[in-house]
Amino acid sequence: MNTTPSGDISFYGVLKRNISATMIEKAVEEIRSLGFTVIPSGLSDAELKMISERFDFLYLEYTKKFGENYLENIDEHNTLRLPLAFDSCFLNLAVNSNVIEIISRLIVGKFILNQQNGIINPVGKIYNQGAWHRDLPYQHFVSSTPLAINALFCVDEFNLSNGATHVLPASHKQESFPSDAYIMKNEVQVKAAAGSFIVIDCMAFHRGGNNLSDKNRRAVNHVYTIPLMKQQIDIPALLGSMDLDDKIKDLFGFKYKVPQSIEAFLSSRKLINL
Ligand SMILES: O=C(O)CCC(=O)C(=O)O
Repeated sequence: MNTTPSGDISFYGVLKRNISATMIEKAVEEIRSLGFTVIPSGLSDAELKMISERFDFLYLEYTKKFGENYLENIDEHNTLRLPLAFDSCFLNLAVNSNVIEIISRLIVGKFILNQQNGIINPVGKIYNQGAWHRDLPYQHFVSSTPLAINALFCVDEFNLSNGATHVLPASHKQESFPSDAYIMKNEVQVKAAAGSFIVIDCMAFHRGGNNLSDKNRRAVNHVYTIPLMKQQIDIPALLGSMDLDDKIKDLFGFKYKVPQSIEAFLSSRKLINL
């Protein structure tokens, strides 16, 4: 019989075992197995307060710019697309070191930021993230390693009364969306403190819960994917000449722009010295 160093868990017949000691390793193990976990962002209270204030300010500007009715008619209400283009505190969220470390262990090879969205789970109204979905919608494959990961930053606390996220554990390992009975028996609601990230394998089914509280519940999602998947919005084009360091440019997909011509494609190839 074997035991862990702390002596808590006994087992036999085991030849292979995961060892997860650090917060990052534990998170990676949970995401691989269950499809989700909660991690701290490491942000201070002052930074969180700033994000909360800037979120409300930007959302107001955004709805003024595009029009509330128009956004509602195209099912884009309660959503703020790519806030990092307007405010550096959202850019900092997208490059959070805990998130990037976890993603770099989960996605094999290069990955890019595919999208960032401020999202609001409104009080007493239908939430457009409130139906079960995968973040790679219409997809029913099972992948041996993740191709896309969502890091959902909790601007507000996620609790049972304000509609904390529902997740179906291990559903990233099944092709089909399960039956009603299976969902009702196996779904879990993920509570998380304000300032933490809920990190989800994009193939795990999830949905926002019903917000029964008296305050809208805000979050910022970040989908990171292999570069083969196209971004939701062309981030390099939108950020244009913004002064960014090379690591951030890589993460935002500057190296993976689609060449506009055969000439541009050819000149993007490296010269081979024979
Ligand atoms: O707000 C939530 O609880 C879920 C958000 C969500 O479904 C998403 O970001 O894809």
